[in-house]
Amino acid sequence: MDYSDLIQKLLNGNARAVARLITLVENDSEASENIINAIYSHTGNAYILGITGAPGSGKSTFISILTKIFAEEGKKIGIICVDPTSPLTGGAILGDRIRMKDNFSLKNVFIRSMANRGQLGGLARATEDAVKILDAYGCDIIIVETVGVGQSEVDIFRSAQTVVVLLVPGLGDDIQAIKAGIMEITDIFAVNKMDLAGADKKIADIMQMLELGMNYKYKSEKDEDNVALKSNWTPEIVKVNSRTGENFEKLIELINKHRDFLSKSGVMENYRKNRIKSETLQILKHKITKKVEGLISSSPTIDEYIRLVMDKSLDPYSMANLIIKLLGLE
Ligand SMILES: Nc1nc2c(ncn2[C@@H]2O[C@H](COP(=O)(O)OP(=O)(O)OP(=O)(O)O)[C@@H](O)[C@H]2O)c(=O)[nH]1
Ligand SMILES: [Mg+2]
Repeated sequence: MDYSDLIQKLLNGNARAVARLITLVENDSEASENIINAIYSHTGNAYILGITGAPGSGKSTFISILTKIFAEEGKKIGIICVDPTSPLTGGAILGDRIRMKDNFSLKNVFIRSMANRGQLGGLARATEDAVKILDAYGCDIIIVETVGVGQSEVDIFRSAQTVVVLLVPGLGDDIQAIKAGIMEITDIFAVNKMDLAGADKKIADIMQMLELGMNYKYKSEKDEDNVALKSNWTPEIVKVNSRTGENFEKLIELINKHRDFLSKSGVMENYRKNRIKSETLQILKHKITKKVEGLISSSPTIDEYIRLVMDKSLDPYSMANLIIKLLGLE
């Protein structure tokens, strides 16, 4: 299929083209390849902000305030709400979207929700593509919201320059839920609902967790494949009230501080290099898995190998090595 008409509309700033292209990349990996190939040279201008936190921590309310601030600065904003736990777009996430739309019928705000449709490597991949589409559309800032459920937001935030994790006063559950992987990609901790009791205690808990985590962080910085790669940045902590907007000027200051940090020579380039590396790795994994699956399900040679393994004249490791040879990957 030829997408050039749609892509032209996208580049001309047509919001309906954005929606249609995102649907295409969600549903069809072949379409994604063609679309990304065509728009890639128009990407790289947007600032990408990842926001995560437990259900009900106030992400949507928080993003509404942020969006208002950015919109008042004259920025064009894209918002992607990702829900890895939902099999289909609908329910809560849709309600969210409507609520957020109500908040700003601003013409420079594009909102889209994405949910897991069970496709392989799917949601993170589709989110990255959607970010690129919004980038090519001309968004200055793209906000990616996802609920905190572990590894998935680490994947989903692969393209985010700045990651904000929302915590709330009270029970320590949310801190415990921060797995090492998320802690490493967090640039700013925001204690939301500062109007409730215990906000300062939560800040102290975060500081303690960061101290405990330093040792681990130091070790993993040596790991080349580490997605964080934001060494020398100590996560900042701020408390806010997303209902009133209190302290958001401090939050914006910290976001800008992190942005300045990234723009210092070398840091951003290193970050971009690593991002391309990890993104390509994901694509390769996806493509190779598909190839291998195709081969395994329909090749007489593989059937023969399987027979050999059943007869114990071959073991599964050796069989895997033979398949690597068959694929020409040796
Ligand atoms: N007291 C207080 N309530 C807040 C604050 N921020 C958000 N809330 C309330 O917290 C509830 C949940 O807010 P949402 O923005 O829907 O939270 P969410 O994290 O997007 O929730 P999910 O999308 O369901 O994961 C709402 O009733 C908000 O009004 C705050 O700073 N203080
Ligand atoms: Mg929400």
